[in-house]
Amino acid sequence: MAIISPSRRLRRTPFSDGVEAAGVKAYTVYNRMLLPTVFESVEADYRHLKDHVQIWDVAVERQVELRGPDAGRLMQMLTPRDLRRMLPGQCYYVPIVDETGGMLNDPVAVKLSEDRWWISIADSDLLLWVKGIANGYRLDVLVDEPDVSPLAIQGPKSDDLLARVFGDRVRDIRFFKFDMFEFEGQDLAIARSGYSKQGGFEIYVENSEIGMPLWNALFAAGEDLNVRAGCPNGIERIEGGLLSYGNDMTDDNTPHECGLGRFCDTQTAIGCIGRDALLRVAKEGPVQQVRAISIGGDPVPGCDRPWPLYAGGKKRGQVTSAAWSPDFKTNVSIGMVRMTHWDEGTELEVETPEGMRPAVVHETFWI
Ligand code: THG
Repeated sequence: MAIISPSRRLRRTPFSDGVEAAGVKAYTVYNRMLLPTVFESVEADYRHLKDHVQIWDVAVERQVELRGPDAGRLMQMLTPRDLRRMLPGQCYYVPIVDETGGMLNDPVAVKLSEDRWWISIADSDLLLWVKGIANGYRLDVLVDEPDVSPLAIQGPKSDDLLARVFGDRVRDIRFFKFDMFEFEGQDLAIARSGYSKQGGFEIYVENSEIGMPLWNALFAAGEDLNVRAGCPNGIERIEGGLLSYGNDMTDDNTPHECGLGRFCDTQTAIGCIGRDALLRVAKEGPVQQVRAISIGGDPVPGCDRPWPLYAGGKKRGQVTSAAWSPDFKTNVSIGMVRMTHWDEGTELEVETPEGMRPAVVHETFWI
């Protein structure tokens, strides 16, 4: 593929100078912003992520900020997850659905206070939907995209690295909770979260000006920990079953089809715009669902369009993300499979760009 032309529409991030200096080899576009995908190689980055610690420019996880007396009410209108017990200092992974129950996004909701929330979005224009709802219902809430850019620290040495810069108090942050820490006079929320299963944190960097100073401080502190620039890893996230909005699911899918039923409390999520639609579809149950699928043979190429899954010559689903796993020594993938073929061990065939391959359905992911 050719090279992307830089322009104002394709936003840089507060960390782009650091990412370039670290030798980024490939980018994707996410929320109209640059997201690194490769530094050394996807396989080398994978090994390093699992063994050491990486700094990820995930500024593409843009924040939709809700501020005002109706912020909590608006947040509940967006999701079938019951938010009544959520406290300031907590993060929730929340499906966002439209009036048909279709997935619009799968962000992390961050509750800063009763009347101030961030929605840390995946790749879709959620700001427009949220502004439309806020104005259409005449809610007393301000909705905008603040100058906040997440920087993730991921990998087994994340605690040690972050403790050196912010103190041992970071070790006490529990999974999907955040606390406030100071850097160069700026208060920053740091959560134990991130788009890998290797452990780590996300720093919500408020104020672009401190982006590069923070990036540099983390690299200086972690030299002997073998800290490197990294990015969400295509192999590791498939092994861990972390879904990618726009790839593994779209607005044609319900949260239940995506395996996100555990994040839905549709009965009690009063006010959720998709509630009636979801109550209807939940009664029947989904007829297709996301599954882990192993694919036989040599390493497969990247999956840039759905690969059909067949059994007995009939289409039974599709693979939407795939990669060779060095640790599991098989191709790992994520797909959507029809109910009749979604049980553990079901044997299928997948049509890859390099021909038909045997595939096996799994009911759990690799890690
Ligand atoms: N962190 C933040 N914002 C994000 C992402 C993130 N925005 C974009 C994208 N990632 C949103 N999608 C996801 C997908 C999975 C998870 C988080 C965001 C995730 N899932 C865990 C899991 O499935 O094991 C934990 C879910 C839970 O138990 O609550 O972390 O990564 N800020």
